Amino acid sequence: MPKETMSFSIDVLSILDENGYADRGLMPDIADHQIKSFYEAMVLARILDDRILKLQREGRCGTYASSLGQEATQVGSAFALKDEDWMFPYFRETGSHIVRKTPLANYILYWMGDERGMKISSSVNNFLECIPVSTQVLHAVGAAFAMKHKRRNNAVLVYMGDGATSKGDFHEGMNFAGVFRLPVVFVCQNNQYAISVPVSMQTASGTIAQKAIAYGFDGVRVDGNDVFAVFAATKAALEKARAGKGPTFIECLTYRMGDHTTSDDATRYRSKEEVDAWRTKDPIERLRRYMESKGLWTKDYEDFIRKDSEERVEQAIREAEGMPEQGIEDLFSFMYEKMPDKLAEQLKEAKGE
Ligand SMILES: Cc1ncc(C[n+]2csc(CCOP(=O)(O)OP(=O)(O)O)c2C)c(N)n1
Ligand SMILES: [Mg+2]
Repeated sequence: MPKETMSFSIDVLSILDENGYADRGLMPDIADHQIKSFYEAMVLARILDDRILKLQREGRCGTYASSLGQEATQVGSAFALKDEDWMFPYFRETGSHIVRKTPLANYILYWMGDERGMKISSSVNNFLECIPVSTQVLHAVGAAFAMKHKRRNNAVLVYMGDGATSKGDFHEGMNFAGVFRLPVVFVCQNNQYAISVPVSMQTASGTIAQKAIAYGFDGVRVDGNDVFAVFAATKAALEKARAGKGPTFIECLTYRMGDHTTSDDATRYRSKEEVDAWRTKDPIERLRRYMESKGLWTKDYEDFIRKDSEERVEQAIREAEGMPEQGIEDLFSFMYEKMPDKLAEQLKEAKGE
């Protein structure tokens, strides 16, 4: 039998460079007002992120996972979704939640440790934040299976980190999605660390995108600090999913500029030089440069959106802090549609009935 070589490839996509120049041939069709929406959501995400970090330092908020530096990955991908699609976030999703209309007060409330902030809304198809690493992948794939079964033509987008791609849940989900050609898009926020563990110690694979090949579907790597590339790749993948052509895996190469969470100190495991090098790739700066060159950005516009974002965040904090205390019932009723008998008994006891 003659020897044969089978070869596989993944696309690597980058449209907007660090200086704000966009490759015209690759640029997706995006109206000016939409480019401004991208920018405004990214600025709001950064302001909200910074404010929650300060609230945590003041003891007004619980442990928080910052999205600093990952705004283009989150905003670009979430904007590619249609309202009827489903989003399954993980725990580092400030930008995605902003785009998907999670009320800011709810988002803050959740990080204050109050799960009322993450109740699934009936108006937007968002699942709730998922703290256990990678388990959301199975939930998302299950939802995509249901969409296919019910012949709905909406798609599912699930986010995960680079570390999450080493979990069994991830591989089971990828395999199931490939076998059943499910309408799901996997968006990996490769911020290059899983707490203190760098990607090189997480996997021997040259890219994370190539893992998709083993499961029989396309993997693509995009510059995760390039909002246009993230948007274009996600939009194409979602269209493919809705057309019944199966899943796609998108690796967004980005960098976690902050600590893992407010309980971490990243200076203990990575160098200042490394962080400074990534500062020059800032996703907001490069979009601003592009917009300025197209006459879409002025100092007045910047001042206006900053002030507006700050006011929205302050108002949301007032709302979250003004929420009436949670009743003890919520501790028991949140998990199940119908409360199991055992829990009902415990609730009665807790209320002294
Ligand atoms: C099942 C599970 N194991 C361990 C943890 C503790 N933990 C929280 S975040 C994290 C690393 C996640 O890294 P990655 O997937 O790259 O996401 P990132 O935090 O970098 O966004 C770990 C191990 C957890 N939350 N859930
Ligand atoms: Mg990571």
